[in-house]
Amino acid sequence: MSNLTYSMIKPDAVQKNYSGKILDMILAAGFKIIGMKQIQLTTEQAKKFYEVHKERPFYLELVEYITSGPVVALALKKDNAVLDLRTLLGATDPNEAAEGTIRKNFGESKAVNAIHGSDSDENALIEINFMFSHLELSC
Ligand code: 3AN
Repeated sequence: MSNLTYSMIKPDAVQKNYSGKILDMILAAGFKIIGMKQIQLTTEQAKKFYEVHKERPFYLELVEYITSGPVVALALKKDNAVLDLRTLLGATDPNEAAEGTIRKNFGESKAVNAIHGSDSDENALIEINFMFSHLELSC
């Protein structure tokens, strides 16, 4: 099992100045930040990033939303990183997320849900390499 995951504070949360509070929760949960940058994604980058969802009905909505303002891209390290981050994020729909999770605290809706977290070790490496190619990580 890999000890890396990728996270991304989404445009709504960056816009509302929640980045600091969200980073505090990530650090308090024991993650080390090994890469961090605030960037404005291009439509082309966003389409590539969300390619796994391209058959889903909300794909273009997702691309439009993630390019609507800057995001904070994060490469994170911790034992059991992928699963532990997903627990900290909470359910995709903030209304269904557990108390004390980032999406419960800062998310608005299924689409506008404050933060992304990789769903598998394989995708974590793909996503980290996509945003932080200089880190040159491998399995
Ligand atoms: P998660 O991000 O929790 O892994 P997924 O894989 O179901 O959730 O969804 C991928 C992305 O698509 C999420 N970031 C979420 O915000 C967005 N999304 C999921 N369901 C919907 C929906 N019904 N309408 C719009 N966006 C959605």
